[in-house]
Amino acid sequence: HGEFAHILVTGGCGFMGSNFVRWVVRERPGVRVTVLDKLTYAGNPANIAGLPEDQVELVVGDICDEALLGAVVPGCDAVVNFAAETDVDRSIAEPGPFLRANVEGVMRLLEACRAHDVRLHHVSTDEVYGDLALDDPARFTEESPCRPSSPYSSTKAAGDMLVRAWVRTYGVRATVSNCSNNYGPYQHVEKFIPRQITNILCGERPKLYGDGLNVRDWIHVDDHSSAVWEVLTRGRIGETYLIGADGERSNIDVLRAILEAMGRDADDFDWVRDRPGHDRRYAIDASRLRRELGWEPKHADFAQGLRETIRWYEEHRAWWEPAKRATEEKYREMGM
Ligand code: NAD
Ligand code: TDX
Repeated sequence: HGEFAHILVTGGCGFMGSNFVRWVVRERPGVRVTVLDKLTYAGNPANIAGLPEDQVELVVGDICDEALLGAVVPGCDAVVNFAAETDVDRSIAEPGPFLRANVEGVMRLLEACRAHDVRLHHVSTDEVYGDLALDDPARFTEESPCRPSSPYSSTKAAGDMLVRAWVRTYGVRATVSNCSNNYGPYQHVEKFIPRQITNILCGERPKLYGDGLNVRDWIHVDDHSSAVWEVLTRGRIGETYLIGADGERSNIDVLRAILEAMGRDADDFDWVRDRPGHDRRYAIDASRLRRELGWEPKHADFAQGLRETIRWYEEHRAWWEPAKRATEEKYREMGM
């Protein structure tokens, strides 16, 4: 299906969507991008500010809005769906919005792509596969059973299944990717790495859930963007591709790396109550993506990526300070 002249990026004002838009502007300057974003608490137009106006356009709206999709989707060669409710702790406190954005929203996008015969790539998460034990040598593959644990991941799993059903039943030209935990600039301060960095910058102690031994498989957001581009332009229709960069690390190791990089004592943090149903370990085997599409991550050095991310938050206080107080208030109410 080759390259595309004009793509629609839904959720393009969020963390990964905006990094993807910046990646496309930088790496594929011939491609026009329309961003469709509802600007929820997680969406910020500043994330795509300053990009060339003849290349990037923002439409504020909801992926559940059928009429709006009918107006925007036909003008594009492909849709890349980043729009979602994404915070596991919020999904535990209030699941309703997750059903709407992550299930109904995906169905509306599929219907619009079906009606106008537009290619769709759907961005999803490794959390749909549930979790692995710490001592299990296995990693997730495209054949792993779908076994989500949280309200968030169960709605993401439902969205992924809708995509497969629309490919099989209606012949929609769609692909799915399931990625592990991303880190990098423009990530909301509710998420683990930015929360700890900005706590330290605010004189607040970092907060570690449970025993701190839960493992996440970290990938730099630019490596996610390049992988999504490969799947969008060269992936097989109807296929699922796992995205990961062999970055398994326990939460306590990541926190200690942040503390060390910011010149703090290794024990300068608080243990807080655990997340209900907290997944133990995620691990991705990205062999299919590497073998079939020749994708390779470029940011292999986690310590360096972390230092750059810390510097970004140090230099962009005006970007994150407005969201910080409300985020910490929400966590305090939950005892976390
Ligand atoms: P984010 O919360 O930072 O951004 C989500 C964006 O979607 C926001 O800009 C928000 O305004 C927008 N949005 C939400 N509901 C919408 C709706 N109904 N209509 C239009 N826009 C809407 O999320 P993120 O971390 O950038 O994640 C992006 C995608 O990647 C999600 O689908 C998520 O499930 C997936 N994912 C995230 C990670 C991760 O580590 N962050 C890992 C794997 C997969
Ligand atoms: O303050 C904290 N302390 C802590 O120990 C926070 C915010 C988190 N944690 C732990 C919980 C997790 O084990 O750190 C780990 C990472 O937490 P999150 O940043 O909330 O991410 P996670 O639950 O792993 O989900 C993320 O990755 C997969 C994204 O939020 C999802 O959208 C994505 O699908």
